[in-house]
Amino acid sequence: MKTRRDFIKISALGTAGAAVATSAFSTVKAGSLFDWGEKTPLDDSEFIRTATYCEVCFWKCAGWTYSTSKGDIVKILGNEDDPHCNGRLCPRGTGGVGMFTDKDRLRNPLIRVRKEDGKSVFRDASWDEALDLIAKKFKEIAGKHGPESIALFNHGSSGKHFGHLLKAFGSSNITAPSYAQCRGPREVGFVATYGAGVGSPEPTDIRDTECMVLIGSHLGENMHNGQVQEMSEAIDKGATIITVDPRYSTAASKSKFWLPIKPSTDLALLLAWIHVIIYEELYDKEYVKKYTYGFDKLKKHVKNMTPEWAYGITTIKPDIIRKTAREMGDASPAVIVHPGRHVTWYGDDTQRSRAIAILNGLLGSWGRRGGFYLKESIKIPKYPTPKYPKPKWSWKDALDGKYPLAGLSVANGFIDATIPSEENKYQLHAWIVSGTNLPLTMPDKDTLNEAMNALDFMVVVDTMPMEITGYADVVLPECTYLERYDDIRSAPHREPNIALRSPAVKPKYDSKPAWWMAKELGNKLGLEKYFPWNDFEEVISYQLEELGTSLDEMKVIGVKKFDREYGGLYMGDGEDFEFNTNTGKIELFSTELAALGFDPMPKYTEHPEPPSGYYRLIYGRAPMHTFSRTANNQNLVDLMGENNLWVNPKVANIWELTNGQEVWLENQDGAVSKFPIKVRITERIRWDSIYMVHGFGHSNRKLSNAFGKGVNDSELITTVMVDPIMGGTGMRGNFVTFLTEDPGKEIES
Ligand SMILES: Nc1nc2c(c(=O)[nH]1)N[C@H]1C(S)=C(S)[C@@H](COP(=O)(O)OP(=O)(O)OC[C@H]3O[C@@H](n4cnc5c(=O)[nH]c(N)nc54)[C@H](O)[C@@H]3O)O[C@H]1N2
Ligand SMILES: Nc1nc2c(c(=O)[nH]1)N[C@H]1C(S)=C(S)[C@@H](COP(=O)(O)OP(=O)(O)OC[C@H]3O[C@@H](n4cnc5c(=O)[nH]c(N)nc54)[C@H](O)[C@@H]3O)O[C@H]1N2
Ligand code: SF4
Ligand SMILES: [Mo]
Repeated sequence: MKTRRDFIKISALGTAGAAVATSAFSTVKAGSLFDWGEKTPLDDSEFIRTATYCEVCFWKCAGWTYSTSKGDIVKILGNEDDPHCNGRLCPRGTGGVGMFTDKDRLRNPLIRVRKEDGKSVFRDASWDEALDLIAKKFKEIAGKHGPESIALFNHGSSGKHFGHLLKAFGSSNITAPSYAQCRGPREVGFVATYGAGVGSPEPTDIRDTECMVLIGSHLGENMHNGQVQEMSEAIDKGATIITVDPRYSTAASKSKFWLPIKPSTDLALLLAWIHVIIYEELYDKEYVKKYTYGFDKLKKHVKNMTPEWAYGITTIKPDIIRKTAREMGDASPAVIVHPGRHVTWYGDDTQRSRAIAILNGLLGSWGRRGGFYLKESIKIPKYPTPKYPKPKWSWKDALDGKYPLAGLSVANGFIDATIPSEENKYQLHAWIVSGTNLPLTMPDKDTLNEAMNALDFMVVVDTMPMEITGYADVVLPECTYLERYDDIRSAPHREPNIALRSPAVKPKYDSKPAWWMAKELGNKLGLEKYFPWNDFEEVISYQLEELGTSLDEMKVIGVKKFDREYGGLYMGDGEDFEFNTNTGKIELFSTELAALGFDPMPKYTEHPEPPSGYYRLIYGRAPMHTFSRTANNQNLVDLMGENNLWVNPKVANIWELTNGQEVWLENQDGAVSKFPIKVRITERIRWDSIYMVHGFGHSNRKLSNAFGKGVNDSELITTVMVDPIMGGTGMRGNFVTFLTEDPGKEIES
């Protein structure tokens, strides 16, 4: 069925400014845990060196952009003083120059126009015209439905600027897929236990750990820089790594124990570990006595959750469960049961995260050396602007009591709130989407399409003609992170620190920074008083002066560290410490979950299994790519151009598949992949699952490197298991089978 918001291929790209591809991207081998970008700085006299922090992923490593006086960017290197990267960028950060040189970049604003035959196309527009149209539409929609009916989907730095604009306009409906599609359940699970979330970067004291347990957390492929560096260091110092993963990941290959668990059964393993640690008295007795609440209840709760019980569920042998529990006990408190990051798997994810938090509590690792350190960050002073108006309603009202512990907004809740219905009293009518490629990011594409079709108006801000741009009414081209200022980075760490992002070169083509777009739109919406500066440089300068430094100093040092203000890196021995929970203790039994009618202690729940002839679809990261955002980056495409399908030899045999053969995939709901994917036969994956790297299978032809390369996992994730506690979208309950003939799917663009 053809719908109003048909996907448009962006065909009207301007021709201004030829792309200059620099060939200075150095050889970065990728794939192993230990490969890094170059550490040696270049000769400063030859190039201009500008401070930045990376936007290729959200670890936000600080670095230096090296450019020429002609406006070419030659190279990006890590900043030696940065605790996020310690002077070394990962292959993606080094390859970030490719985001700047990409010849497919968006070049100028685009406006959707409908032709007589009913089809839509984009035409080039000036900034003034595009922003005028947005302001006019926003005023109209706000007049009819209130400013609250305009929402922002964002991920990354650009979102902050549009968030400020929207709040000034009267809407607090701002969301990001990095919560309910990523780490939300972990935050809720840890808050329920410790009264504090994990946050980013995770305060895991990996460099000093003696034992680290990774539960579907694949550090080394998940290339979050500082963590991976510390993991290498810990391994060199003899730390034990225990990896629980149905796939033999890079981390598994560096581990003393690999537990190839049956997917979706981790909670049983965690409960059995808790059982062994309690009943073999491997826990930190003094710590548990002093700091925890509900130990006796927990002891009773896990009484029958023996390794033998868990074996039947997880396929992990009782002996291995005991041995690994003892490894943790021996290392306690210098042990980390890693909270993971992308944890929206099976809909009971808050409870799985709770089990992880409880295990750490028993082992006494929170606030202890080699466990979790006590992080600190710098509060960035606010540039003085008037108070925001108070919105009449927010996303919380729209949820109407659903997902009571959602600490941040739930992107899937926004999608639901956009679809008109009798029950929907708080409808969203317009979206700004900045820095998130929803068609590849959100599961359940039919619901997403329904919501986008129901919208009155949609603005997309992006650097690239990604799939989401095709659904927009107006597309605004942002310049890349290497060409702009953004907010000062302030992230918690061992030492509080800040980092500067400043432009190395002028924006290419007619692209602009998000701060500029937000300010200009603000002016057109009568919100000038919220943007009382000419240039974002003024905002940063003010904030830096308030912090006792300056823009000039930061341009030279890039990163500044501050002294800790709130005490030591670890809890002192026997020190009184109050946790921000109802009981003031680490809650092994959660009083908050109990009060809301949820299980106060995690229970194992069974999840559906693949029907005969189908295999569970699991996905993850590759070290040289970030989500869907790098699939067109030439530097990274040179390292990995498409994803492939990991298939166990037993399965390949049944289906008579050969290595490199192309197959299409069909899921349990009849969703078929647009493109084929090449089979990789390997013992490294269990026979009940298949695996692919997320972020490929792009369907916009304008992405000349990425179009049609591999399969997009999201289009096969049509069944979603939603976490009732916080709304996270469990995405690993989908099962696929192989189609060996081309199903002849139509590609929209
Ligand atoms: N199937 C499946 N879905 C997933 C995941 C998965 O593994 N599998 N992972 C989940 C997780 S953990 C997360 S955090 C989310 C991430 O989801 P997203 O944040 O949506 O990630 P990307 O797909 O990389 O989309 C980023 C978009 O930002 C654009 N962009 C890049 N740089 C800039 C910039 O400087 N300015 C602007 N305005 N735009 C820019 C890119 O071109 C791209 O369109 O996805 C979640 N969804
Ligand atoms: N290179 C690179 N690094 C990244 C990113 C990126 O895009 N690229 N994105 C960053 C972001 S935002 C996030 S959230 C993190 C995500 O990274 P992580 O939080 O580390 O992990 P996931 O992507 O959830 O996990 C993928 C692993 O889970 C395993 N798995 C699948 N099902 C199960 C199961 O039922 N049980 C168990 N135990 N394991 C299972 C898969 O085999 C795979 O190895 O990565 C971050 N780092
Ligand atoms: S981990 Fe890599 S991609 Fe992520 S911010 Fe650091 S250098 Fe950039
Ligand atoms: Mo994420």
